[in-house]
Amino acid sequence: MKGRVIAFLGPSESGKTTLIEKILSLFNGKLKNQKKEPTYSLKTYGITIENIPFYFIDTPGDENFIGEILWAITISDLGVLVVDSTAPLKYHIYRIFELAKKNLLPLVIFVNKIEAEKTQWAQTICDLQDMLEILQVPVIYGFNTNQPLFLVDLVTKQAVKERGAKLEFEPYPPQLEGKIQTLYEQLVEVSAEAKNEFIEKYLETGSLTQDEILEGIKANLESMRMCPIFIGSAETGLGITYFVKRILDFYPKRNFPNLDLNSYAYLFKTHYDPYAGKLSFARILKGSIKSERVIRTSQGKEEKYTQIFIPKGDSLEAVKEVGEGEVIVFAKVEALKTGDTISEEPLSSGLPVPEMPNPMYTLALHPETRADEDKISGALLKLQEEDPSLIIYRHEETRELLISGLGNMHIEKTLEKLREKYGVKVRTSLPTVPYRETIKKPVQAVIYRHKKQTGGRGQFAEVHFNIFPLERGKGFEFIETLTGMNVPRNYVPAVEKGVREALEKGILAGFPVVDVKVQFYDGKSHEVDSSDLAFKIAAFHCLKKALEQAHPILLEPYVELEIFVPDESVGDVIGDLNSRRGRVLNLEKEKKITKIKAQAPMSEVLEYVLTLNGLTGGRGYFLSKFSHYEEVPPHISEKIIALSKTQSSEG
Ligand SMILES: Nc1nc2c(ncn2[C@@H]2O[C@H](COP(=O)(O)OP(=O)(O)OP(=O)(O)O)[C@@H](O)[C@H]2O)c(=O)[nH]1
Ligand SMILES: [Mg+2]
Repeated sequence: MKGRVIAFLGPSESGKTTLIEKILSLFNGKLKNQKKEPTYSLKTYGITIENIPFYFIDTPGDENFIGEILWAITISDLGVLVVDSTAPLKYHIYRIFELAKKNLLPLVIFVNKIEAEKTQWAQTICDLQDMLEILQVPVIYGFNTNQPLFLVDLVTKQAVKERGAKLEFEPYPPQLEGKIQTLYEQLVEVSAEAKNEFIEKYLETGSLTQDEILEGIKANLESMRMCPIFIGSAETGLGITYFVKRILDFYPKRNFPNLDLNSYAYLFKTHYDPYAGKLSFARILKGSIKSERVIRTSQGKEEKYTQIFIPKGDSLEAVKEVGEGEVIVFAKVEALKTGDTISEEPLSSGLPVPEMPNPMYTLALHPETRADEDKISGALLKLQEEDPSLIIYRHEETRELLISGLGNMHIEKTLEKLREKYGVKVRTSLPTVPYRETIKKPVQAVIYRHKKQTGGRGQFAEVHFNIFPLERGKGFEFIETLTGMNVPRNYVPAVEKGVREALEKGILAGFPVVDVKVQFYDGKSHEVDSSDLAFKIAAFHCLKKALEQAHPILLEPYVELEIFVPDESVGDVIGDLNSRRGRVLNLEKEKKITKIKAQAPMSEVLEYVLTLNGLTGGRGYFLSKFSHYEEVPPHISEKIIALSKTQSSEG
């Protein structure tokens, strides 16, 4: 493939964006805005180096945006894991490594900030060896013998001199021979193990040529047997030219799934630009794509387009054709969606899409004004297109508009966009818990008479009910067992309607009433004054009266949680669950992670992601789904009822 795509990965503030910008400025890339702020969504930069089109994908470092990272991992040839050498290793590095391993994405490690006063880069390299279960071998090393730090290339065993984008080598001070020889042998040995012919040669002669070492590294990288380690400073540029040069030397080939088409691309990012409108970023995995054609998607859509673009520096450039391996950008092509495989030819299926992480935090959105209300659905739809890890829906029971994401920050940043890009203002709250009401005791012979005499025709109806509690989850049952002619049967549907209406709002706190059976067994009617309406009203009030006598209680939803935590946090997490009325169902251990299966009342875990982050230092995550309803304990029930009373009296 002609075009190459590299994903820059790693924790927040490790220097990913700075590194990309440094490479661009060293190799004459155009940069329009260099802003120092955290990255929250994928951004693609383009630059040509030694006649090869390169695309760098900058990713967010915060765990809240891990959904974005998955798209970058899916379509890149190589990942650069950027690590801050001035701080202890963050768990995120392990997450990235695991994701890369799972997706078979070759990784190199760039240990950054080695010019900083606080750097501990040699220690960082050792710590990485402990954290990641993969062979890691430095290809370059630093020495402090004569200030400032200088770098020695272990492939050629020479000191590195960087002059802008040019790389020169020179001999290193002889007193370093011992240490450098040890590091060199380590690199040669690992490279030799990549290929049988190299092993033989190495065993015979004890050495490999430079080209053989580079080929060995490339083979190791492709098989994910090893991560080469670079060191440098994105800020000052130290080690950056060397880094780029070596990436060119051992650029790995990644295998993507093959489709039986002449040309196709994979759409990995949708972005709504305030000026250019909808932009769709895709990597061409086979063939090339020209301007002014028709594009078809794996979702069965098709659309004409005129212009196409490629990322150039940090902006876009209009072109006539984009080649294999490159990143193509479509503007305002509505049919395109992130995750689509696209082609000029008809296609029946596409490449697999990454599974988005489970949402762990949900808020209810309340548009501030009528105008906000009108704009919100359109805007949210666009935000969700830009970020497929968001889930937006209306709750069936509470009718609230809910937004779910990975954490507080994920939703906060989304709402910031909603406000700034789309001018929609919303208030947020935790979602309303969909409590329900039910009864505990059967009641016999509840009688209600509805009678009204106002001038002309009056109203008359009388109904007799028995009511019974039903098993949890059974809902509602209505039976009619009338005998004799007290109530003409044609009033039965009106009675059932009245009962159903009464069940919509329970008598305790106005929540829907469930799991009751109503038996309509008798009543009275009047030849002239009875009507459907009169019977409906009588049934409505009779049921309310019956509920009062039937020991009404509140029910609350329980969720089932699968919580994944590092072994050392298991005790704390279980202790916390107990304090939230949760119950642990079982524990399963896998490597250093324990899966805790538990149930807890929904009301107690609305902000569980924050708690879990605190308890596990950001390492834990969980899946949750609705489980069942259970009776609310009396002391909590009292509070909910009191709250509903104040709310309804406030209007
Ligand atoms: N001393 C020093 N500081 C650096 C270096 N590289 C980056 N920084 C600083 O580290 C901070 C974070 O840099 P960014 O490039 O924004 O980090 P990032 O990895 O893109 O962070 P996110 O986008 O939040 O994930 C900035 O203040 C940079 O100036 C370096 O080589 N040395
Ligand atoms: Mg960044």
